[in-house]
Amino acid sequence: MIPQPSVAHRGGRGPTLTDGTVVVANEAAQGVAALLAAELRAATGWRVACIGIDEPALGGAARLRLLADLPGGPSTASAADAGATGTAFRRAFPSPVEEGYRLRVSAEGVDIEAPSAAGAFYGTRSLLQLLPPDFLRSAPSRRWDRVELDGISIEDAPRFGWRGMALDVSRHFFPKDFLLKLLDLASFHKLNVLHLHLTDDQGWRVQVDRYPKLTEIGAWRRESPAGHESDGRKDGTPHGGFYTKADLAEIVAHAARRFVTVVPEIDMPGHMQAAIAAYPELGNTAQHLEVYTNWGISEHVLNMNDGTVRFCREVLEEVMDLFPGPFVHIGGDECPTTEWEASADARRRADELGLAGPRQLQGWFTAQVAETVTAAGKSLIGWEEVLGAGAPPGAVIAVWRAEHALGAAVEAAETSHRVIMAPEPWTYFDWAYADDPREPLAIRPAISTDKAYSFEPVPEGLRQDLEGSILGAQCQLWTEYVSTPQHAEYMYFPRACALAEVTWSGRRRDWPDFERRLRDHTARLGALGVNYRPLEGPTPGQARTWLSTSAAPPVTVPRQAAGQDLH
Ligand code: TNX
Repeated sequence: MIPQPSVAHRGGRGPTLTDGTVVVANEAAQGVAALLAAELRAATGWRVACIGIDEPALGGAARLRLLADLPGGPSTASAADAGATGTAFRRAFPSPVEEGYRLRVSAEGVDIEAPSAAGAFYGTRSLLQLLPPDFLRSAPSRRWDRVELDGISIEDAPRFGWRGMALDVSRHFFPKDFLLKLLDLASFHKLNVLHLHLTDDQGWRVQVDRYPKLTEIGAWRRESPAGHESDGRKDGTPHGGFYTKADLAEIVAHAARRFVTVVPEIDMPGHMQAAIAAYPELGNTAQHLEVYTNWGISEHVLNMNDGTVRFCREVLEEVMDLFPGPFVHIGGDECPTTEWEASADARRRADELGLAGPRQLQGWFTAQVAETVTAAGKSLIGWEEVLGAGAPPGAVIAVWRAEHALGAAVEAAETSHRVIMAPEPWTYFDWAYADDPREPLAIRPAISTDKAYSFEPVPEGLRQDLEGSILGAQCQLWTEYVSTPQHAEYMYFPRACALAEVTWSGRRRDWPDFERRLRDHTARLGALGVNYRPLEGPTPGQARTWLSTSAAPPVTVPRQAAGQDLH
């Protein structure tokens, strides 16, 4: 099973599942039961009814019983915990205790008990891993008469409350259907956060009613680098797309049903060239800018005028309306200050504010937008750079630069910020799996699945009393070099399986054991239709062809093959 449960004892016989299997659930577990029943029906073609605990089950078919929101025990403990820490989001966000479950498979049937519906859902995800991989399909792979389960008893709870996947939909746009699939895959692995990097220099991907040009202009770029950016070539091909509010409502609802919180990121005040291209008055120069066609960091950042702060606040208000979760990410990474230093307006603003210089403006700016986030009752997340400029109280810090990981985590925790660990050398799944020419083009080498599995979210040397500040960890897929869903799946899987175990299971790591379980697990990934990377390396269809990059020998394409002179 992946991720490994806290305690599991095999033994005895389990029930035999057949046509007519019944899912029995209390009120709080009804949604989870309906989802499980629908999955079982689709995979087997059986009739699988869903009933309440007081309703009589007819016939002698197997019974799967789901009970959520059980009073007492762990949920009471976490309520006390919420009072003690007194933070809005501890109450609003599932604590690891609440997400636990007990799963018993015996001759009497399957029993899942949990302090919350989320816990019951994770119990059902474990149950699916006890069934044949073909049970993960959306249509019967063959005629299923019966499936006999072995007995097992599991007690399980996650190590961390924050178990995330981040996807950059700015550098390349990914269609809504892919996000829905990714949510299924994340939640199947008991991950509970999808962080969407919705805006960047290279594209704005969220509809904002008050500023329509953000998507009319900001969502489209003329061309992109071809091959590796260091090759210095362009592809001449326009790219773009964006999510309407209706798309995002669908994504958020799909996520909620699977207990995933979608965290929107609007990166500011750097990484904003797409917005400046749409509304030039947001920029520092009179220069007309287009949506950035390079990768890397644009020098063009937001100006620090009142109108720009108002723009950011209004955008955040619309975005927060779309995402009901308790967090909003305002980026804050990699903001060059060259334009501010050269700008009379920015220097004047810094003077008025009594700042040492324009470099200090980011801290002031972050405090301005933090007011809007706090007024909406949400918690602000920023990349670790917001620390340097003085992060607003209560902000959650996402640590990404490995060389600073411990320092930033300690600094954040000591100043009572909570921390999400996302350090590059273990969690940047835009890096290749191996330094091997067969790997698809990637930003750089290399994070093997083994390396991703070795990640420890609590930085070595962190004082024990500060460990509670580490909310958890997430992997990131930046998409400068990833333009299709298939390629994204390849980059995530199986490394995301490793991240799932790192964030859900205990501190102990046993690579040979994990690798053995992963080999079995690839059958599940296959049934789920995931373009995962086999442990041995890319299949010929996945491997890099080298035909389209400058590093390969020049290839003469026959004129006919290029679609010319066919007659
Ligand atoms: C750094 S992580 C970035 C991203 C890039 C990524 C490429 C972070 C906060 N900024 O903008 O896409 O590296 O690996």
